[in-house]
Amino acid sequence: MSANFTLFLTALGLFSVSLTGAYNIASHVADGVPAYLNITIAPFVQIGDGYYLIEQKVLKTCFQAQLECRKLGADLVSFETRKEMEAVHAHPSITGERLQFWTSGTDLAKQGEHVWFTNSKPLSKDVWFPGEPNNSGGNERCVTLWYKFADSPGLNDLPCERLHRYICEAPTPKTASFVIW
Ligand SMILES: [Ca+2]
Ligand SMILES: [Ca+2]
Repeated sequence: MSANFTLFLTALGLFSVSLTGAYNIASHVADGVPAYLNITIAPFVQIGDGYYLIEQKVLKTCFQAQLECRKLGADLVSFETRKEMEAVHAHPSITGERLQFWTSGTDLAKQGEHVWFTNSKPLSKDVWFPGEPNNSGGNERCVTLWYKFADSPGLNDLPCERLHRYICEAPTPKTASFVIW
């Protein structure tokens, strides 16, 4: 007779597990959280393949917003593709005309060269709102998702010290399954 157990672990970040004993153990690690596990990932919401926290009430400067995201093991959002930006923009948490949400976009390292500071990748040209980035007033070094018109999402450069809502993006969770027998 042998006992047969399956154990699932899910984490937004790194973890380590040590199992010893008289059992055989087979393990498997995969990206994401299988829907059948029905695991809550609050305060994050899953949108497409990503996990986001959309802060609708508290207003922060860009750097304050990043600190708030780090407290949760996340970073300000990086939209690597227009598709990702449109998917987040379409989430029902984002409402209200002319609201803006801080992202991790900035050109503080080099004027005019906007990158996602969480991964140093350049912003693609198709994520900007028409006419942006315009560096209005010569001091717009950080980047928001601009809910200007519901059917036309896009990014805007703004002074980093402005107070706005923000969006955090969590690392992709891993699900580790262990079969013990
Ligand atoms: Ca992203
Ligand atoms: Ca601007």
